[in-house]
Amino acid sequence: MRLARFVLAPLLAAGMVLAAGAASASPPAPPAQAPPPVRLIVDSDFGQWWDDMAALALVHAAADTGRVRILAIMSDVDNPWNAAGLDAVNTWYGRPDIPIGVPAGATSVEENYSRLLAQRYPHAGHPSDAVGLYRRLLRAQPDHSVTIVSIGALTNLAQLARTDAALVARKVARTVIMGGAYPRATEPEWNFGLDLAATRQVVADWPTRTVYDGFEIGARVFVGNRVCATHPAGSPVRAVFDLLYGCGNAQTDGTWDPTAMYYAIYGRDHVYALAGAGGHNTVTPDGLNAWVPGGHHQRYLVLTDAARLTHAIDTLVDTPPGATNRPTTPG
Ligand SMILES: [Ca+2]
Repeated sequence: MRLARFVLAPLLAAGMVLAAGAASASPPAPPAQAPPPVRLIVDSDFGQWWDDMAALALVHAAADTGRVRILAIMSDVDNPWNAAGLDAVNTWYGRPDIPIGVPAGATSVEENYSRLLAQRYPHAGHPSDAVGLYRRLLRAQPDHSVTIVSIGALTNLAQLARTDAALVARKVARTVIMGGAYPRATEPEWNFGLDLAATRQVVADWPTRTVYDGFEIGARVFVGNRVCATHPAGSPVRAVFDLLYGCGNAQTDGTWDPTAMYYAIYGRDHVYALAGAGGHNTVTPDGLNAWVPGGHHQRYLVLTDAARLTHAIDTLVDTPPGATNRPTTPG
């Protein structure tokens, strides 16, 4: 099943990588004021791949440092164990009250670990319809304040835009979407293919500034190989990596979702550049995306420092709740 994730070859051309631009000779900057927490909604095809689990571990660890406030987590695939599995992870991280959204009319998928989480770990939440939850949450937030990170199918976002695009335009500051390949895909990418009609609609019509995180980025990042050493025996993060990788160091498949999550919370942070100004994304009926000229509110990420990003993500994923010596910044 995992092989389906790898149908797309990495496309990053050597000349595409933009220099991050070190400024070692600059005088020390005054102490920066802590930025306000990112108001984040997570939309995930949780339950299949390890990287959704790693992305959730990342966002919870970042929330523990005050960098992000998790408004909700939405499942965007039809998996009956997902809501309870997501709630179990949130509960273990001390956030049992995070609302969980479940989709309508979503793609049915097999599950690899959400049933295990639902059956082994406490959870008490009551999931609700994802689009309704989006609308309630967005209405309650300040204008242009919310970040949405999509790390799965675009089913919920397509339905939300069809239902109330004006609300999205007013409340959402930016959307980060893991999907496709940049600047051009040669084979369909997993997330974009989960619900291709929804993908094509969101890519064509989504009403906010959008940053795409392509397959080629996560193909260079491998995380999670220390969670069985850093997390306690009762950790659901450890349980998932143990189930999928035998608690070794065999996660050499790639890491997609946490790379989008990291950008959604920390921005470029000396690991990314933004490319694609003056262009926008398109997706053909057979699921191939390409960047074409025109437009002003879309960009795609270019990875400028894979080692630094890997370390930063691992630092967060490896930090269980209540850890001492918690890093204030992951880099
Ligand atoms: Ca995912």
